Amino acid sequence: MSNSSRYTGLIDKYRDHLPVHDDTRIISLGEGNTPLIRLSNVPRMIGKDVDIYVKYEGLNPTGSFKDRGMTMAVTKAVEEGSKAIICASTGNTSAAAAAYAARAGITAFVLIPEGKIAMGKLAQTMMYGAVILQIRGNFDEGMQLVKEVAAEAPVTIVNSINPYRLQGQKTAAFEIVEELGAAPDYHCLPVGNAGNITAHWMGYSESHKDGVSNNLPKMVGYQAAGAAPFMRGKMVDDPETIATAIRIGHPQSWDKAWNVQKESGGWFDELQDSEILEAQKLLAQSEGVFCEPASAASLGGAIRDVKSGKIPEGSKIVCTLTGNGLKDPDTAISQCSNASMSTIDATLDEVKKSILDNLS
Ligand code: AN7
Repeated sequence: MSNSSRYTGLIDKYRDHLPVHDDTRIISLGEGNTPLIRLSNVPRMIGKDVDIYVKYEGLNPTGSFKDRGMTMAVTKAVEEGSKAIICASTGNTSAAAAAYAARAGITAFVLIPEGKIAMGKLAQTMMYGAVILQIRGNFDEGMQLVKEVAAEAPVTIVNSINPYRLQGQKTAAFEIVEELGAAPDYHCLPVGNAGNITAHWMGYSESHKDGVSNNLPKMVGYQAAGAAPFMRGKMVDDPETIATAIRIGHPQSWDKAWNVQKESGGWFDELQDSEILEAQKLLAQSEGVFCEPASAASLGGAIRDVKSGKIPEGSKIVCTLTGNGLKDPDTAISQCSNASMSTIDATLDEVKKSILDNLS
């Protein structure tokens, strides 16, 4: 280890808490160390005395929290001699897998649901050079195929059923505890496969056990109403939502996430697509933070629960913004175009008129 203060990624920083050896070759892109932004306008707008922070995971190297898990999964795959990794994905996992495989010099195979991943994620995955298999099926069917093929072909699965993924992702909780000096009262996340909510609980629990924090948060998971198996109490076969990242009906961490809910005293809830998009826009336009639709489920849910009093005043709340807004430009533009853009002649008069019109 050098004694410079250069940040070299989460494995290097938290190696004492992660399953790596001194001589492990670390595959990193400088992931982690993401901003924890304290919201100033949203709490005022909802008229409640709460402290809301957003953990902006969209500022990871490939634009989502998946990088935290992928640095670990690919580091361990390479250490174990693997020459190829594989995943099913709603988009972000495939982008992360493709990038870390490129960094490691191995091959990434990704199964994605045809026509159902956001444009930015597809662009990344193509550019990083993954072998992309678009399937005529959804994420859950892709996940099943990945499990079956990995039993018969020389590929390492890097979905969150790979235990190293959750190990890497738990470091987000370490960062939050470090910054706040304690765990928050509530930690809200969007839930798809439920790997991330499980990983955060692992991280908070370890911090607590090690005496770094002396409290634990209630973990709250929000799903899209069309893809909400935790609300239905059973798997959903035809998940549908505009938040394609969490268009998942058969969560892989089902039992683990129910344990998190019980142990932490938290809950699950669901949001309509319209509520998700409203929260995404509110965050962008009142705080200057652009996240992808799925990510906004955490804030949208938290706002609703604060308004209703389910989350009491005086609470400290962290919402994970799992992915960057640039991942899904189509959804963003289709929500905004009419209101915020007009075409004018290239004349001083026209520009001046527009300014005066908009400020009046
Ligand atoms: C932005 O990329 O499952 O509950 O294949 O991309 O840990 O699954 C993405 C999941 C939330 C849900 N927000 O996290 C994939 C994939 C965003 C995401 C989730 C995902 P989990």
